[in-house]
Amino acid sequence: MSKLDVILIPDRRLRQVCEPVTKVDGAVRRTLDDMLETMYAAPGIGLAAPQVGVMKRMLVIDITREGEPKQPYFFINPKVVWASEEVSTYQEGCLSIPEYYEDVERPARVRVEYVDHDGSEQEIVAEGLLSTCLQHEIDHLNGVLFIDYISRLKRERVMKKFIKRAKSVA
Ligand code: GNR
Ligand code: NI
Repeated sequence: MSKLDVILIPDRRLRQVCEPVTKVDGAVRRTLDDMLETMYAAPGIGLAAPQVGVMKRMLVIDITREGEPKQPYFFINPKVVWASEEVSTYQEGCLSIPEYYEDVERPARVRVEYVDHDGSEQEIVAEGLLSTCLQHEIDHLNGVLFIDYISRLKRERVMKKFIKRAKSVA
């Protein structure tokens, strides 16, 4: 396994719509394993392929805490087929927008169809942090970031800061 570089805003790849995975082969599984290692090292509770520059519809999640047994989830071509009317609010962060956190309201529960690490069709009803994280990651596959749900003033402020930072690094 190898650790990958996580790309940050304003990288345009974070705004693109990813392509479906057509075949769960060794290359796909290797990328998912590398993404998992990258996520654990960050550390983060989720990571979507475009965050490591892979423009494919796949993501990894592990919401267990440090010290607990690891419980990784792999989602390939995930699709939200139902969302609850009820909403819940979490303070979200994103590895592509480091050290920035804001409350985001999303459906409390979602039903998601997806393909697993071994190529089998799966379905999950997620709630709580798993639901929030899954929705955050699926948004990444569609070029959507959590800052799209906050006020325009706050979003423009954080974008400006990262544009400035990117210029000073380049
Ligand atoms: O590590 C992460 N934590 C987090 C906290 C609240 C809601 C969503 C997340 S996902 C984030 C990692 C990340 O950027 N995934 O795309
Ligand atoms: Ni993110």
